Amino acid sequence: MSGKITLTMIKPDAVQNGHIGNILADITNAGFKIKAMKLTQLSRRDAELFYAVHKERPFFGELVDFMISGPIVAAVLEKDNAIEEFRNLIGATNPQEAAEGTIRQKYAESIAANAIHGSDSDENAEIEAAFHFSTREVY
Ligand code: DGI
Repeated sequence: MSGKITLTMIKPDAVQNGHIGNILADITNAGFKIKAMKLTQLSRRDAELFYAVHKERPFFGELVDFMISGPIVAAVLEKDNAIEEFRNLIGATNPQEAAEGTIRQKYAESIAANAIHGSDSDENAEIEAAFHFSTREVY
């Protein structure tokens, strides 16, 4: 069994479209515990740092512009095997390929505005949690 935490962001499209409540309900109904959470807005520098791994990809500028376009909800979530379980819950990156009932299938607009982020490894979950929260903010 791998690690117990993941970092999520409910992205600007889903916040703007009024989906915070429904997405949090899907997350908690799937057995995740919320260990930290905040409504916040990324600066350009924040978004460039958070997505630095994608900086050579052709969509990097579009991704940064989108992620700073409005408020997001950042949260640290806990469940056994959190990374895999959460990525199963959110579905494929492209909502047109996301399985029925997944958060992206239900709430995402497009591959760019895809409603929600989930960490892709235990190591990145720790880095991303520390990016958004101090240790005092994680319960
Ligand atoms: O781990 P994921 O979020 O599922 O996907 P990823 O790590 O491959 O890409 C990170 C984010 O970058 C993704 O959630 C949305 C955005 N993205 C990925 N592919 C494209 C994209 N944005 C645009 N505009 N075009 C893409 O092809």
